[in-house]
Amino acid sequence: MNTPSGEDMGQKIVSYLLEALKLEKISHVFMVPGGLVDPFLPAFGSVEGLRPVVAGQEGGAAYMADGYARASGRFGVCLAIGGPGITNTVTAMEAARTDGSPLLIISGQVPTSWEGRGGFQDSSPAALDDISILRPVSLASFAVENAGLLQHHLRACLQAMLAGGQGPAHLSLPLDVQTHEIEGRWQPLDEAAYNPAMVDELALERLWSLLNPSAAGQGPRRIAILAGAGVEKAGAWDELKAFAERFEIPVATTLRAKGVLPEDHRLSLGVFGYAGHRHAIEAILSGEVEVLLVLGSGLMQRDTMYWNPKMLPKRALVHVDIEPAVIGRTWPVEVPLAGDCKEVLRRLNVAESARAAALEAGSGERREWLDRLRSTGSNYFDEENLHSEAVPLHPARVIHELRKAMPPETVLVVDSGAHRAFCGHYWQALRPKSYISATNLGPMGWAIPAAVGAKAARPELPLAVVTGDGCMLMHGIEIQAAARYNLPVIYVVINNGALANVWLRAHQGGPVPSELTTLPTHDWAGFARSLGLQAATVERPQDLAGAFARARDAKAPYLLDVRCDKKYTTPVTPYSQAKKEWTDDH
Ligand SMILES: Cc1ncc(C[n+]2csc(CCOP(=O)(O)OP(=O)(O)O)c2C)c(N)n1
Ligand SMILES: [Mg+2]
Repeated sequence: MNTPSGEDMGQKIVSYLLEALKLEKISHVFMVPGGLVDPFLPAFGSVEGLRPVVAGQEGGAAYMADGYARASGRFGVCLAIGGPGITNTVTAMEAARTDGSPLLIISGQVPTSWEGRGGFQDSSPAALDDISILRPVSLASFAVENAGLLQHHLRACLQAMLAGGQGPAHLSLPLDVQTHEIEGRWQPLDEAAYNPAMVDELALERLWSLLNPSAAGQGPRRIAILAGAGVEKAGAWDELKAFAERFEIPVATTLRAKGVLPEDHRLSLGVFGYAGHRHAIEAILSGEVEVLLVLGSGLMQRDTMYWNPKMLPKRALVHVDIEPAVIGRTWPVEVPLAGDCKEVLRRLNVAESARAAALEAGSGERREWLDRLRSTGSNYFDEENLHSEAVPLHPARVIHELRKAMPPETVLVVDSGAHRAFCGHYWQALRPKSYISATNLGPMGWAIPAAVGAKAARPELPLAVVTGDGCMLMHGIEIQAAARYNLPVIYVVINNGALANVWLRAHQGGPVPSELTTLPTHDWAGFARSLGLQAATVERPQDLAGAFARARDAKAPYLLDVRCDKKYTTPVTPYSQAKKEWTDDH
């Protein structure tokens, strides 16, 4: 409840809103100014501890806010004008929706008395209608038509963003409403809204009877876990590790959840799906798994090797997710368990030995199974790529040298292109929440601004970005924010003079497709210097380690233009094979 008090009387709506964000423990707002949000500008001066970051373009500002949301575990905020500002954010909203990232866009609107009269930048319901534009890409899109609605609509947006699978929301404020006054003080959401601990008790009992039957019959032996972003969002990595270790259960992750169990852990199989690892793919598609425990994954196309029915276990598919709507969406599920991954794992972990006897009895067999999987060789498909001496460089060598140069806690932000597959496969994620990428929409250039937001959220962690020259052409300009706000982000541009991901397919079709997917070789180091970053160009494999060490030690925004060859095929062979096997009859 709000408690109006004398000192809060007459606060401008814009100040109230910024105060509310601060009370929700938000530290940064990513924005592009403009007439329709003018009243916010002085308000930033009066709210301490909430820092505005000015992006080059609203798409960049929204990507920054998305990166902030993923790294902080709270939500990200972007401020933009209606009309052209809002239309610039649509791709970012969809990236956040498809990846379940809580991103709040606040936009300014023309005064209500102008609506539909041909006003400049009118995007009210009588004109462009930005509420409707953002509705399909958000979980809530509301106009604050009068000051009295602000608290309600803001609360509804936050609840919608944080509930279930999470996602973006939009709040539009007409200029006349922005200057209205409001009483009272924002009452922050309960922490339970950020960390829900609910669990379907009956389904949990069913899971216990499956894993640990009380009858004399044996419980399942071959149990494997596929951990998705839900584990990361729930902050359940310690519980996952404890559960896997207690019962010797091998863990694969989706690409988005890469590292949620550190990839050097003895029970880690690595990534399953697109750009995935050999042990994960061989184990899960082996036909030997009796129970597959899917934790917090929507079982999307890239996380299932094209909804590959070979991953269906012999005995039971168990699907745990905070969002009931995704459970059973792809396949019928023997144990559908709606609940928070952290709470579910915590309950499983506290079970006494007597309760978990059958589960414990299978540990030895699972250990042998894992040893057998590992005995067939490296978890990489082509390990020799890590040591390639080729000039121009092999991207796998670049990723490998970057890994060696950076501390284990480094956060890697990855863009869209062939480099996404090289990073997914050859970068070893050694900490939970250390691999950030827009995996379900894959908009090129996303990582460049997203890294600014992630670094603003977690300044104490070293952070590097792997992006491509095509991605730089889309959102490269946002490296300016890293320089302007002195955020020590290391940008590694895999400069291969091509939209290589497309070129690898297209060039087989002849000179025209090849030419259309080739790029001029730009001087990205020169570009970065012109915007205030330190920069260097790297051409030879023996120079990589030194260049990465200098960038790491500079503790300043830095760009490395790394000259690579476009010709190297990406490590997605099993995925491409699965694609060929896909038929519409499934
Ligand atoms: C906004 C957007 N447009 C087009 C694509 C299709 N696409 C995917 S990867 C890619 C090429 C990426 O080129 P670059 O950044 O140079 O990375 P590389 O593949 O060379 O590593 C393209 C055009 C996309 N994913 N996103
Ligand atoms: Mg390229």
